Amino acid sequence: MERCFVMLKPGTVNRRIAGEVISRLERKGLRLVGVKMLNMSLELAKTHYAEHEGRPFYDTLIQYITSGPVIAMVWQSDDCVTLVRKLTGSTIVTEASPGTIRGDYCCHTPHNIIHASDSKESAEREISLFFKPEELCADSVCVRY
Ligand code: 3AN
Repeated sequence: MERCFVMLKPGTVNRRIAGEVISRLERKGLRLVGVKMLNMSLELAKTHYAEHEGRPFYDTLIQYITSGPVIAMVWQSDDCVTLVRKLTGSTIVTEASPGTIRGDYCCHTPHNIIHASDSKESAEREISLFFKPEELCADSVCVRY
């Protein structure tokens, strides 16, 4: 079973569409194993987005992600990262297909409403930034699909 870190950005909470976005992931059959709402500190934002430091959109990204509460989640399934990235759609909103989360809910790339890990390795790094192992419910018994 693979895990993917997903974060609903401040605009998603502000626009009251968090439930709709979460529903899409649930409807696919992915399993939610961890969730928390928080205001990201500047330090956490910079650590999370360290790979983008120096890019033209970096300052905007840090400012946006710390501008209000986010909803951090861990989802689990076989091939979870690939499945979540397909549901999420392209980073650049003009390339995000209708039917994907970004394709349906946003029109501005810096505010593209959702973050999803881009690899299994990134997922594990990001999960450990936001969650302690005991905050995840991955080991409880339940029907998988
Ligand atoms: P993704 O979130 O799809 O993995 P990344 O990691 O390349 O994409 O980018 C992180 C975030 O930085 C994006 N979610 C978006 O908010 C912002 N971003 C990425 N590329 C651009 C860009 N070309 N212009 C503006 N913002 C961008």
